[in-house]
Amino acid sequence: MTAGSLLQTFTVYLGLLAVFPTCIHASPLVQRDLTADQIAAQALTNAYKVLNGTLSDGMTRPATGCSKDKLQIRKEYGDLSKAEQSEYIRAVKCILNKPSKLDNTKYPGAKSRYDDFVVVHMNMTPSVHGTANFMHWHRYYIWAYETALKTECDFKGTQPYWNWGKYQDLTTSPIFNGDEWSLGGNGEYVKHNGGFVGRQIPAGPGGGCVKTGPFANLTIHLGPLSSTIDPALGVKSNPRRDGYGDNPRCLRRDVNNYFVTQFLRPVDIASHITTSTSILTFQDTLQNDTPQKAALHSGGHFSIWGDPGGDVYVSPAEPAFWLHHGQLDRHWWMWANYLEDQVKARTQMYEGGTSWMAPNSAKGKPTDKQWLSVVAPTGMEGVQSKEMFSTTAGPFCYVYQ
Ligand SMILES: *[C@@H]1O[C@H](CO)[C@@H](O)[C@H](O)[C@H]1NC(C)=O
Ligand SMILES: *[C@@H]1O[C@H](CO)[C@@H](O)[C@H](O)[C@H]1NC(C)=O
Ligand SMILES: [Cu+2]
Repeated sequence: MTAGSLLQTFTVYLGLLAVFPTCIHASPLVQRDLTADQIAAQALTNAYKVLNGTLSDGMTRPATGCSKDKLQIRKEYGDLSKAEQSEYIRAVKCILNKPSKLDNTKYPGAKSRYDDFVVVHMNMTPSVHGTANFMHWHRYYIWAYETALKTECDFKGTQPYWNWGKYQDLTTSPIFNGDEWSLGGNGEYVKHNGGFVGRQIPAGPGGGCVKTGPFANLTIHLGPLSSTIDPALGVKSNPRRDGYGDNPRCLRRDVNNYFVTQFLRPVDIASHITTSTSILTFQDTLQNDTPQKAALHSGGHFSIWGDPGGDVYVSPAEPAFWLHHGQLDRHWWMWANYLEDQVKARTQMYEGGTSWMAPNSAKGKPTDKQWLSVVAPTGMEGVQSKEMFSTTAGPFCYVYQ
């Protein structure tokens, strides 16, 4: 893949926006005046109704599968207690220190069990972005990571998320403030030029190596494959074209407020949910920037940016990736669940192609199997997309609080 791939990923369906304008149909079913917090609260109420059998999402079977007593609650990182934050960080450090299960000659850059997750994402990138399974595969992938933290590192909590709308100054948020309970601070400030990621972004207050907090001096080995940071910062190329070679370098970030102050506000989150009435519109506008607006998915990635955070293939090597994609999964869950009379239909909607580079690729089907290779939890490889429709059906049993 070329250096322009990231840009293509986040903008590949730009052309489709002309076909699916965000026209506002006056629908009595859609409540347009809700805040993001109200949407989340309604989604949670409806999810509990699904669990007690007073509402059906068409997938959840409380009597035999997920039930309220088994339910896991995923929370916003800043809402965790310090003890819960420490426990999460401990588990992430644990998986960063466990040995890889991959063949070292094929993947010399996979130095840890954590890196196994990065390799799987690099490998799957073209078939899980801009495609019908984008949200489904990432739901499965994050759950596999959470499961590995639990089964391989005895993690006692649940996967936290970053609510995009919560912090107007991301650099001082509990996620990036650099204290011992954060996911590490911003990169050190180094003079740089920002970059073009669908739009020209000014340089933020970082750009250098992360030197504070639990992930200070973390070494990244895989990639880059599609770096978007200023080339003047001199990130070394991978010794192999496929990016799987060993390329030790520091974790860089340029945590910035450019996106959170104009594209990731609570009002942007709420309006994206209330104006998308089909899953195709929802997932396209979630991923595709327009000249007016950065999309929520790309805006979240580029709020962290740096290397590997701004690389669509290698971004899971950035420890905050999982909080951003946790929120993406929550956003989809909110959209599917917040309107009681839409829960069943929206939970089961599935539309789109199977390859990001080919707008005319085969249509995705709910029975398509999804793959996680060496990071699939035991007995859970090749699960069908429809098993990922609901967070309380198939292999899952969680909601967002
Ligand atoms: C089911 O859950 C909803 C939402 O929490 C609650 O309002 C309702 O009373 C519950 N119904 C039953 C029968 O448990
Ligand atoms: C990170 O590395 C620098 C040297 O490059 C060192 O001075 C610093 O103490 C290290 N920080 C941590 C937290 O290990
Ligand atoms: Cu991804």
